[in-house]
Amino acid sequence: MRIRAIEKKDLNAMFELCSQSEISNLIDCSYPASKEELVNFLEKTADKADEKHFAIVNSDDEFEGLCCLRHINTSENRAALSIIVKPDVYTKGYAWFGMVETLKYGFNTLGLEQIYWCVQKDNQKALRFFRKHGFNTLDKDIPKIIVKQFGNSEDLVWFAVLKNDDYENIALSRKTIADCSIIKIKTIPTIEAGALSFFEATHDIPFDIKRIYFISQVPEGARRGFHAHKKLKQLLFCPYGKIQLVLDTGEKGASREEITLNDPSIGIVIDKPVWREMLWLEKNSVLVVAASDFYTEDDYLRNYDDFIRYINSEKS
Ligand code: T46
Repeated sequence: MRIRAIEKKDLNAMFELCSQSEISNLIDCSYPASKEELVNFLEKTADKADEKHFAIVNSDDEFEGLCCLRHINTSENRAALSIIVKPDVYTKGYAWFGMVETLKYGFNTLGLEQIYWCVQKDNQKALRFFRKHGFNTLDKDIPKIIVKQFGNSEDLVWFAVLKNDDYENIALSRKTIADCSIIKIKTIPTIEAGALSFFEATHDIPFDIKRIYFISQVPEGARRGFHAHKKLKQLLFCPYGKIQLVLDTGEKGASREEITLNDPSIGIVIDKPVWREMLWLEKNSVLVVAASDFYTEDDYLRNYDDFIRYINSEKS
């Protein structure tokens, strides 16, 4: 995954994406409705200082979505962010990846101090996405002039990030994800010699450890998991690299949540049947699991329907 300048070869996929009604959910940002206009638009915006558009591409350099900074104001060091990805890659990590890379570009390359965005109050999908990543309520000041630029609408929910916010890890300040605890693994830093992290069974995690396994040498973009465990309790963490973990409680509604593991001192305790999927965002990232029991294939629910049946039968 990476973001790069939009290229001619992206045009068909980009046009298809821009023709979808979802694009109308982007506030104050419209992409042209014909291929010719799109070509003109890209030529015109390529050198513009007040807007930057990027393609989000997969490891084969294929277009998966768009992210952009607009209203770039270099005297006030602010800009507006928008992001949209192809529906077939929803929940695959592209939107979050594109967002983080665009924020990094805005803060580190353009030297911005604040990046803001807003969504319609009824755009539940977008609100869920931002809330899932830890952006809850707006605690930053959005200048009135900007609110006015976006039509002064009461139907908008505003979000903003400041240069020094730990936006990549903002979601990690949450305590739970899909009913599982997010724990801080005790970590002792040293001066110029790295850090040592540790946890003790029953003291730091709520079970005894009978087995430890780890997953390594995984290429970027590979997916694993797609199962739940009936009884096994686990602590999952990523001591090296970047892995997206999707957890799904199987409850109807918003039961599927994702978290990016890229901090060795963050662990997820799964102590109930929860469906999990893992996406390797960087090659060679390592996932370590401390588990409460020995390996037995009988404990796996490898089919989603079986998982739903199992949790329902446990409830009754
Ligand atoms: C989990 C996620 C996070 C064993 O023989 N012994 C073991 O201890 C384990 C964990 C696996 N295996 C065998 C079973 C399969 O034939 O190794 C093979 C690969 O396992 P699987 O396809 O389940 O791998 P993942 O990455 O999908 O899932 C693993 C764990 O299995 C699972 O417990 O929660 O990591």
